[in-house]
Amino acid sequence: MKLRRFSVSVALVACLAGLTWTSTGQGQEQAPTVRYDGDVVIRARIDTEGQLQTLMRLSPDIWSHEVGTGGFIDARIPAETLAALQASRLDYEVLIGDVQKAIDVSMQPARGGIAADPFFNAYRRLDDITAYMNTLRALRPDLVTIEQAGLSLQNRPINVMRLTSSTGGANKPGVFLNGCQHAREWITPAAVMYIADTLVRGYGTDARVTALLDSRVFYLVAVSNPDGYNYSWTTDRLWRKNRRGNYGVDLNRNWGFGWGGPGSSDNQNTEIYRGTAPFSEPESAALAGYVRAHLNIDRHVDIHSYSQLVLYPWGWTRDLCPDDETFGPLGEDIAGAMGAPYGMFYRPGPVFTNIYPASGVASDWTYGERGAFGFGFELRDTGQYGFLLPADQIVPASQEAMEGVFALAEADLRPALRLFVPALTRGQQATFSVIQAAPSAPVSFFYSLDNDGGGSTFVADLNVTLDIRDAVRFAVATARADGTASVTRTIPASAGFRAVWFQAAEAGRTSLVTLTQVN
Ligand code: 0X9
Ligand code: ZN
Repeated sequence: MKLRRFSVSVALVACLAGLTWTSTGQGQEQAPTVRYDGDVVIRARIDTEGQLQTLMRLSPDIWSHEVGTGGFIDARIPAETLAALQASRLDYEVLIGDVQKAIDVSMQPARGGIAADPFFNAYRRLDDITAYMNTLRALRPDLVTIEQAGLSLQNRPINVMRLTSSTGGANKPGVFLNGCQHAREWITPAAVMYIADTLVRGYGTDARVTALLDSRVFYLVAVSNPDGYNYSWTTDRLWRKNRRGNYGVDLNRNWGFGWGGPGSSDNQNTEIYRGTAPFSEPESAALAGYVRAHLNIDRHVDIHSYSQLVLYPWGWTRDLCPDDETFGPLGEDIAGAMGAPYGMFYRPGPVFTNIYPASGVASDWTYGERGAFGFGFELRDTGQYGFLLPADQIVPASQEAMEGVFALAEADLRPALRLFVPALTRGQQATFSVIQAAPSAPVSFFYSLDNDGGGSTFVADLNVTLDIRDAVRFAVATARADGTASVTRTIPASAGFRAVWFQAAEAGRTSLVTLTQVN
């Protein structure tokens, strides 16, 4: 993005004056250098392909990426394009009359100090967020550890706050929460920090918080995209992606499940650029690596803004996910919990239909690859301020997010047994494994050669119905303490089969069916 008028002189004056800007409890923050004077954000009614093309021509920056026809699209229109907008025959309303003014207002601390800690009365820079993590750790070193999932492109740490009590044993279910994959969604790191703050300060006094930390492990990432977040403070408040090149990759299109599908782009200049390969970006790769290494993680919320939505798989396809019957009611519960404190409305539904198609998103990966209950929250608001939510809404929006996270954390969930089948080569060994099994219980592995997955076989000793017909049990393994179980077998060298169905089961529970080609 080019620097706009005034930006150079503002930066220069700040340098010459040698100004340093402290944040905590102070008044005015230094605005990022790219300016948006006179830009507006509109909500346009789009019914035809022609109208869509007109809007795409007028706007370099779609705020709600519902790029299609038959609905409303929020888009930023640069000041110099306003005349063309008025001349167009688009049907629209103005949501934000001056984007720069809205940026300036959102950088003012909340008046009246509604937060228990002044940290939550204003948006905070990356360094201040990191410092506050250390404050929380110093407060309760028995509850808080800070780990690094990895480093960003520009070598900033991606910090994970691990919160749990020493009560409740080693195998507590893990709740993974990550904010700020998208740099401009400033409410999201604030909300994650607010949740951390509430958990740390409430342990031992608040019964609900105490029960949560005694029965769950929370892994909280306030800033998944530290380079982008920093850049949104120093340079461009509306930056979304990471800082790859001068274009950036959308980290929430870079995850390795369904990567490259609808709602992502191979064009570097779009806001939904997916990168060159799944996990090409160190930030998404680091987070996935962290989740992979923590097998107890069985639920996840990827926090975004705005639109007030509770999203669950899939994003990459219109098809309902295999656990839709769990996600549906659970999503309703979560949305209800989020709406309760302030009477706001949060709408639950699958990503693909409840917001728009989006491939390579974090929650499709945590669910599809790991079998975790993966959600995406879109926090406040519904468009009045969009990404530029005023600071006096930090606390209420964070409370709503927290109610949703707590509802998910408290839910009595048993994720599906997850089966991993490697690439199969004739005559060679292959290791089959499951996660999320009951520790020390037997796990059976089945295959079927000639089935389309639509049949069923009842296995009396396990009291389960398999989804594959004519199932052959080829191995039984005992699950380890961490819920993993695996078997290694040699694939017959001469057999004439090309593809094999696999499924695993333990008493009362099966995995999904996996179809694998044999090379
Ligand atoms: O486009 C996105 O990545 C998300 N919307 S946003 O306006 N925050 O950019 C929605 C995608 C679904 N997100 C998750 N399920 N995490
Ligand atoms: Zn987002």
